[in-house]
Amino acid sequence: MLDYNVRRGKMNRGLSVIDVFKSLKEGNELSNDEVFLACALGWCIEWLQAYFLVHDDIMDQSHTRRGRPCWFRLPKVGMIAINDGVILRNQIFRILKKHFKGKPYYTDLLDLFNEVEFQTASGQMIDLITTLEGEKDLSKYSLSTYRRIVEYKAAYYSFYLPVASAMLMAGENLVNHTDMKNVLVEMAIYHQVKDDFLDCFGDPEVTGKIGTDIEDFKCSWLVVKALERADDSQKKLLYENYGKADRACIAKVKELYKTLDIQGAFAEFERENYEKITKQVEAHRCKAVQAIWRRYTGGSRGGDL
Ligand code: DMA
Ligand code: MG
Ligand code: MG
Ligand code: MG
Repeated sequence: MLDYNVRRGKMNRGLSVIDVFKSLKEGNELSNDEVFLACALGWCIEWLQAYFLVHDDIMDQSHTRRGRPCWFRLPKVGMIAINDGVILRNQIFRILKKHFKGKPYYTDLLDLFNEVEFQTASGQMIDLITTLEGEKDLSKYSLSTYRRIVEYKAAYYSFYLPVASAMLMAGENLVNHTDMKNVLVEMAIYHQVKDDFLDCFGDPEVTGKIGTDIEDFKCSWLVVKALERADDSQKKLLYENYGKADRACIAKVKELYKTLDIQGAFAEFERENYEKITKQVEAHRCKAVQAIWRRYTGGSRGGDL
């Protein structure tokens, strides 16, 4: 279960901890002990991610993940995957206890992981309740709703947690870094817009997952953009076909995205935001912010997610 769900990801989150920790040490060689501990923290985030994904795939009724069937889709697993998710989550605190108990920042780490898990679960909640049968209402989908969902479901665990945990390890205080949050949220939105784009237009052979956002009635960046660009008859088409698990309905939505040149809108969004965030990052006094942006972009716009 651990091999199936924790491994084979891109490990951006875990590796970010090491990048950020190195950047905070400003060129000083890390000791073996420091490398080990930074890796342990990185793995804690990968375990957290595995737990979120096992549950997310059940809730989103997804089919594949990392190029294989979602864990709950395996005949021998099914809803046992719920408990497996809980077990994955429990390992985080067992790893932390084993390697960090006694460190001056131990309780801060526990608080951090707990708080970030709460924020993420809250994001998942708002992501999910907007898709409830009987509550489906496209008129509620706006850029501000979108940004709120992404801030909570993705920004804290993917961007803030790697930075904050490495900072604690480096002996820094998190209260003095509240301004960092804004730029990390922008990074998360940039990243999630790409995830949403690939959900619809990506090649499952490359992304490792088959998209489900249209049939799941997700508040995806694509539908928000489409609503912005659509005239009344196109809006009607969206209202009638979005959120239905029917091939013909999904095809109509994708066709409308093409008519509205949502691909073009995405390319424009990517270009503008890559430049905007890069500028913000360069202006930032904290090296940690630069380190995580480099990890996620590979220093270029074409970087893997
Ligand atoms: C996933 O958002 C969020 C968490 C907290 C795992 P998503 O459902 O868009 O992700 P994916 O496209 O990978 O299923
Ligand atoms: Mg999902
Ligand atoms: Mg989801
Ligand atoms: Mg997605």
